[in-house]
Amino acid sequence: LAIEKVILHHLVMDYKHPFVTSFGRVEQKDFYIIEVIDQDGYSGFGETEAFETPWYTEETSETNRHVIESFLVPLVLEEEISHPSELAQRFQKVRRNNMAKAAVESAVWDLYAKKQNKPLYQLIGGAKNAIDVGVSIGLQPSVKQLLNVIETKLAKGYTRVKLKIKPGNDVELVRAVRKAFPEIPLMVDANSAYQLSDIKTLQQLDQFNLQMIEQPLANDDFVEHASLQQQLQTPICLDESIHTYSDVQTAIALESCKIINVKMSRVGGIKNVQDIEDYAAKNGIALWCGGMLEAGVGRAHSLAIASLAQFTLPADTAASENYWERDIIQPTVQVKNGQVHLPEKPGIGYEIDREALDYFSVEKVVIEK
Ligand code: OSB
Ligand code: MG
Repeated sequence: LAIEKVILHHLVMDYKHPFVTSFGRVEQKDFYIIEVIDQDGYSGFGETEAFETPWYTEETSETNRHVIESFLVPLVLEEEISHPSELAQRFQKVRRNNMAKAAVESAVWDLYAKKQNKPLYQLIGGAKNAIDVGVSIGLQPSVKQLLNVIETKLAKGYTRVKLKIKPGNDVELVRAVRKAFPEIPLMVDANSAYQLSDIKTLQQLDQFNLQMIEQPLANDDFVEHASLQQQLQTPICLDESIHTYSDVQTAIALESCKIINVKMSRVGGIKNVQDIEDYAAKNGIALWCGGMLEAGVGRAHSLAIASLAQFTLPADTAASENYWERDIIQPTVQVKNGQVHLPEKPGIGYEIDREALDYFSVEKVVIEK
């Protein structure tokens, strides 16, 4: 592959409903669609998944743009690429900045898959073409409203419900949901809102038959998560803690969790996901694909990694209509009977809706060789 041109499509899209976590509200997505174009005129697409503020990881939409424009694009243009799996290593010249790397690397994977005339999920070794999906529900103003939202999501077929929790909105909240829905697969996500000293509260969650508790403690608390896991029946799932293959090794060696939420963007791209999946399979750790409230391009990449064999639990990849009045891909992501069926077209398998791209675009940066 000889990449000749890279376009940064800067977009701003409003969510249908604000998404509220222990850290605050997300109301719009200000981000970049990265389009890589090669000498034969093929295009591949990736999406920056950092938020506008660094609450989830240290990256933001603006740092993504800076790192992509100033450092990653020059590395892509400087030398031909024989396979997209080379880029992870080429990008090691840049420390961290995984979401910036993932946006560019995944765009090259899309382009490569299109040139090979293969769906991306098959190219990366996907083992299934239908993905079980759950839905992640943000904090709501009242328990009554939460129960209503759950009701409407279950009616749409989602196979698992994830609730956001934070101190003061936890045991009684989950108790009310469990009472109303005694049988549904249910889990909670704290986005690092607790400390080990909150163990009494966290242990009370053991009574509700939760699939897992996601990221209860801080993102660098591997030792504390291990201690907590020993004192909990419910499996701990790590999300914010996992940025690298080595983080996965640490988590498994210390027994900090039993499950890992993998996001392609958080671990720096598809090659790193493949390596992590391989290691998790050898060590019997269950994986599932999380979400970043992405638009359609990022979502398509998430769905592709969710097809890998070790991804055995429902993904957080809800339908486009869960987030957007209008998405930037055609067709949009649809959930039927609790599953997304992966498109069999080459690359990410969804077309970019160029009209929608223009509609949401606030700026376009073209970088040529
Ligand atoms: O912690 O998994 C998370 C959304 C934004 C940032 C972090 C998380 C989430 C979600 C929703 O839980 C995932 C989605 O629906 O895309
Ligand atoms: Mg999470």
